[in-house]
Amino acid sequence: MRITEEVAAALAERGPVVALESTILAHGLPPGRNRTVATAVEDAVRAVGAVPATIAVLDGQIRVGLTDAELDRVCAADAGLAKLSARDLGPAIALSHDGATTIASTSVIAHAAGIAVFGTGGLGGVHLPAPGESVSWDVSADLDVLAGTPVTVVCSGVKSVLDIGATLEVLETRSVAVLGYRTDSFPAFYRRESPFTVPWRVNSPAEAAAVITAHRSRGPGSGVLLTNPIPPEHEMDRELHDRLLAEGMAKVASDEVRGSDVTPVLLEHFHTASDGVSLDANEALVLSNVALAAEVAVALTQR
Ligand code: PSU
Ligand code: MN
Repeated sequence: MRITEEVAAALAERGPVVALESTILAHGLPPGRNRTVATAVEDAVRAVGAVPATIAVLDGQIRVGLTDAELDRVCAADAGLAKLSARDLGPAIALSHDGATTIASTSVIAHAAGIAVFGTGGLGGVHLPAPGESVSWDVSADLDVLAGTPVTVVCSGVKSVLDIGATLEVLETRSVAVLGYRTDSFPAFYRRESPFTVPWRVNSPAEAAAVITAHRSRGPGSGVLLTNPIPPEHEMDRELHDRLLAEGMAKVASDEVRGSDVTPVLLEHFHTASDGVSLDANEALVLSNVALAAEVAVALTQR
């Protein structure tokens, strides 16, 4: 694992550091836009006084904190980076591959590096069953990893392309603490609310930091999910949202998209069919989440 000097120095003095994932860049946003978002996200973390640590695997080496040239590589149109979940880290390292890390693999690496807080967009979850099926076995490893890794993931809940109710049930079974930031409703990514409530609400970074500290010392060894609704001015119109969702699901079914390709295909449909509305929404919520993650990281250092 290579940790940049800046990140290593911050960790050595127990300063605030925020982990950032690279799948959102390589597989969640189109080339060009991903590069501006990569910098905007790091700037948003710095603006709060924390150090950003974007994580990826390059040339078979885990890298915590990326140089500008490395961010260029992750975001390049022809990069062809693999999407690496936690189970893919061993093969990617041993076989010298390049890859972008998901929430699952980024959490594993962040924890190993000593980074407690991670800011991102949306968590993976339980997929909706395919037409004609009653259950889906496509359950993101993000959930399993959070169950066993004591990191805090700050995100805007899960997309409504997933089965939100089933995702919340799995999080409960696997003892992941779920918090709503100034909300009682579990956020649905492009929409501020879902039909589901969060078990706990916190109203400030200090309150979140207090919960995280208590969870780490007396909890079951699992992670914390701090959910932050999309800023109100960027919330997607309900009709547009519902139309994009229905179209995206139909496309996944008719093209027989499977496994780890499902989320990127749906995201791509949202982005192209909404004329960029979903891209702006996606960027806005990620920026808001990483800023909150940085505030929580700062609050944790003040405890
Ligand atoms: N949800 C989003 N944008 C994303 C992802 C999820 O709104 O970019 C990415 C994250 O990296 C997440 C991963 O960890 O997809 C989950 O993929 P899967 O469902 O294949 O586990
Ligand atoms: Mn999956």
